Amino acid sequence: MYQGAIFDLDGVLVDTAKYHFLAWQALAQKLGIHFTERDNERLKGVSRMASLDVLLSLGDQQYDTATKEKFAQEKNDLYVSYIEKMDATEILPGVTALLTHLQQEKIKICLGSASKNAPLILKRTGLDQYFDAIVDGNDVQKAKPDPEVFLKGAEKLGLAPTFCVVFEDALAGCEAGKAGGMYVVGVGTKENLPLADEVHANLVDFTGDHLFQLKKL
Ligand code: B16
Ligand code: MG
Repeated sequence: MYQGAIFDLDGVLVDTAKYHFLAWQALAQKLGIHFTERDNERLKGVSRMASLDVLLSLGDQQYDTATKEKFAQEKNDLYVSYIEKMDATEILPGVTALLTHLQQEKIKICLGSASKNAPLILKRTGLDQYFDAIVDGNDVQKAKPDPEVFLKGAEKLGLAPTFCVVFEDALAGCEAGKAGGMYVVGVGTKENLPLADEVHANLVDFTGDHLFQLKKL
């Protein structure tokens, strides 16, 4: 029986990708780089500095480390100004019902996100009340698909990885969950998340009977 649930943040609990896009786009415009929503797809689940490298490569531009850190800070300042305004209305469909159900079933809940801004987002949306542990971009050295973020999550919950279910919307995140020995629920499409053990369009159908069946696996 599963005893822990580890959730990715962006794309699973809330849609912060739209704010990342606006903030990266502002930086791209300043640097004269053409940056589209399609390009933004490549940044989902990717760390801040690795995202900046992708953006700069689109414009075939190179900078020293200090300049890159300045750009990343600029982007983050704008991004934070957006997420400061988030509230509970931005929680994705099915999430609150699922977290409530898990809590009632005494299943421990952890966050496993690449974002260094995760605690602020959880606070602004009120989701922080559900979490027993948080592992975010401040805690990990190796980005997904490395399993570090989820292994640390299981450790914080005091559980063996095989007792944990990971909820992920990114291919690299599903890969990380499987590499960590966890059961992976993909949020999205089977086509985009072939490594997930099962895939759902959103978390609306992941309550009640289905959750009960999963617990019996
Ligand atoms: P930050 P996740 C990821 O969140 C985002 O998907 C990704 O686009 C972002 O670059 C990364 O967090 C780092 O975010 O700049 O706030 O530290 O999907 O792992 O929850
Ligand atoms: Mg994600």
